[in-house]
Amino acid sequence: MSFELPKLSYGYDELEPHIDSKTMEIHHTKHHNGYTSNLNNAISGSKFENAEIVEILINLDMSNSALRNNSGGYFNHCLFWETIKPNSSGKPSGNISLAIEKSFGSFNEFKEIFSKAAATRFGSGWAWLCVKKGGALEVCSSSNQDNPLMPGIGCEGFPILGLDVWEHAYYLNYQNRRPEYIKAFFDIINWEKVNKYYVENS
Ligand code: MN3
Repeated sequence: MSFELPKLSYGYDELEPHIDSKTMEIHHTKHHNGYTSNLNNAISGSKFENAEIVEILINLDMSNSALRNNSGGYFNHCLFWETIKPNSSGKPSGNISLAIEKSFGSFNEFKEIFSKAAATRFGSGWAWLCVKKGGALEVCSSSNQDNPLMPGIGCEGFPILGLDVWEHAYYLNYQNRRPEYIKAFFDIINWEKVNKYYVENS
């Protein structure tokens, strides 16, 4: 089995002005495509040759840097594309909305905690919203292409929303203004999809 670069359900220009078309195109066709082909090279002939991506992440040998960087890079971007969209409702509803209120007090409180995790991640990495078995939520961040499912990352639960804070995700449009990019992210979250992942993994 080999992994494939997923097709996006929207055009590169459809997330404007929040994420610009050029950034989307490069991010998908160059960065994510690179992680995908490097992941396929890394698993070729290994015990993970026919494994699902989640199985690879959970059972990862963290000293295998090629597999660590590219399995994370593959999964993280798949989740990222799935959980953003044009014409977002801007606010969660359904089960995820109730869970956010229960775990963080309110949506605004969650937004503040998540934004801080994204803004204070030094260098390259991701901010995450994860769900634990039983339904409680946790916000955390990880460096580079690490993922909460990998051993010893220090994030608990299954990631259901992730924000890429590598400079390649925002630099063309926002330069060094990462907080503005984080703010814009909240205008394009696909809450219906986050809710689906919440229900499936709680
Ligand atoms: Mn990226």
